[in-house]
Amino acid sequence: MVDGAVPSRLGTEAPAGSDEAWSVPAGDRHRPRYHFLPPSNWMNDPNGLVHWKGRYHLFYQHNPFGPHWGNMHWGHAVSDDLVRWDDLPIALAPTPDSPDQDGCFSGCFVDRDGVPTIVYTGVRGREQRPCLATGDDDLVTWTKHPRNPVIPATPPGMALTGFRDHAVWKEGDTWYQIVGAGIEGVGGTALLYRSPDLLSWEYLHPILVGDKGRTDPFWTGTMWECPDLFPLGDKHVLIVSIWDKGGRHTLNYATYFLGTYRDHRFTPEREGILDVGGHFYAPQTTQDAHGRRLMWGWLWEGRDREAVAAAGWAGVMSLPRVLSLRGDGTLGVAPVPELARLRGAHRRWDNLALRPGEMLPLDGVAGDCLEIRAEFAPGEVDAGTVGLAVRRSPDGAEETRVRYERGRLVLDCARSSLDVGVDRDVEEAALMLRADEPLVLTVFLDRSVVEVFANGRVAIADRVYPSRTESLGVGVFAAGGGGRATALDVWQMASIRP
Ligand code: DQQ
Repeated sequence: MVDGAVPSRLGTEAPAGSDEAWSVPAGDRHRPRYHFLPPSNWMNDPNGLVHWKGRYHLFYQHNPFGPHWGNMHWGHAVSDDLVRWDDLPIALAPTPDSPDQDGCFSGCFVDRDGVPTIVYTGVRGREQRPCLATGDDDLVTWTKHPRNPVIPATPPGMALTGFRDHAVWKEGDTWYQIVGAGIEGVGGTALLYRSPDLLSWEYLHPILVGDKGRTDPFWTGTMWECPDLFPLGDKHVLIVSIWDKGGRHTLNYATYFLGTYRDHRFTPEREGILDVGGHFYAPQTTQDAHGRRLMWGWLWEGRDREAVAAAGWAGVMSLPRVLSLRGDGTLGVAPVPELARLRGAHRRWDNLALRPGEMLPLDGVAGDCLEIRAEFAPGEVDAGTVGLAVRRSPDGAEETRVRYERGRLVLDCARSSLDVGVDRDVEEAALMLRADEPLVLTVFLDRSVVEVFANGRVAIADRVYPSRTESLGVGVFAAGGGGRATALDVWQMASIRP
């Protein structure tokens, strides 16, 4: 146990924790070890998420032929505990001369009265149409429906910029579906349909319509991809991923609208970005047997095509996150507690007083696969800036900082790498703390992935590619008014692969 305020104490006294060895394994330095990704090649959106017969199934957009987007198949993995995943055979592949000959795009799982069913987007040339496949009980073998596409044309009289990705649910005896779309000249939308049997669909109306001219990040985009609509507490949440052809980025953020769904109309009451990190996209959710609303998102790469081609893989799934409706009516987000099973060697410090301008390196702790949990005293954090430095080189030339300053949580990757060819974003989210509320940060480092969670209500994920092998240090710091880390835990995280 460590106490006091002198930086050198961290190097001279053994911190509490297990005696397990701390080690940094060799191999591809940027390939994550405990986040899910396929054995090789390209991955993007999570698809068809379901907790089926006690096992979690994760399907995903996958190009089995290279580490670049294209040839979209549905990859498949299964887990008993949300932590360790087994790869299963590809679930869906394009069928030549069929409605999905050019790709099996994103979609969802539907329990069709006991029959496992997938609703996905079949792509043929410029046409994107909803298709169906039914599975065996293990969800391994899938048969495409002879009536595909089950919606053969877009609604008459509507000029659409896109028509793909699906969320399906049942009300009474009737199935409902929203399809991601965009209205030419207007903005993104999700179109609501209903069906008695998942095969014949009647178009109703847009569930919500955006405005591509808006400058705020929530409503914009020429199209909304990957819509999801689900109940949360006594509210509903609509999630869309903002696609903007002609914008600064084609893919923007995943937005959520929290509101009321009644009489097949959705009225938003609050809105926000699910993850401001700028690399989190196309999230999808499912409710598990424990009643939790789980969400995964695709974390895309932050390095150029040449580096990706050399690595042979691209795309990582975020850690599974639990969404909740908080007492104050806002959206809560937290990593699933099951991740604690990956914790290994552990160090703890209590009550570290931080002087303004001070950076305390955590001696004896180093790594690129860590969980760090830091709690800072209430009130004091508002006086200045406190935070953590991770992936820090001994000379401090490379480091990634997580800091809290006056109502803002910042993930600062500006100096995450000396390689100027990789993304080095600085992203921030509003985080207003009550006067008596400590700042509680949880940081998951997994090689090129950093995921930060704060106080059960903010999540920021980003990608980092430090150029130096020795950029493994962890430090805690304060600026401005100083601060106090009341508790600081660091665990080495195990790999989920051999
Ligand atoms: N990715 C899929 C589409 C979806 C987009 C294709 C979002 O279905 O609209 O890979 O990343």
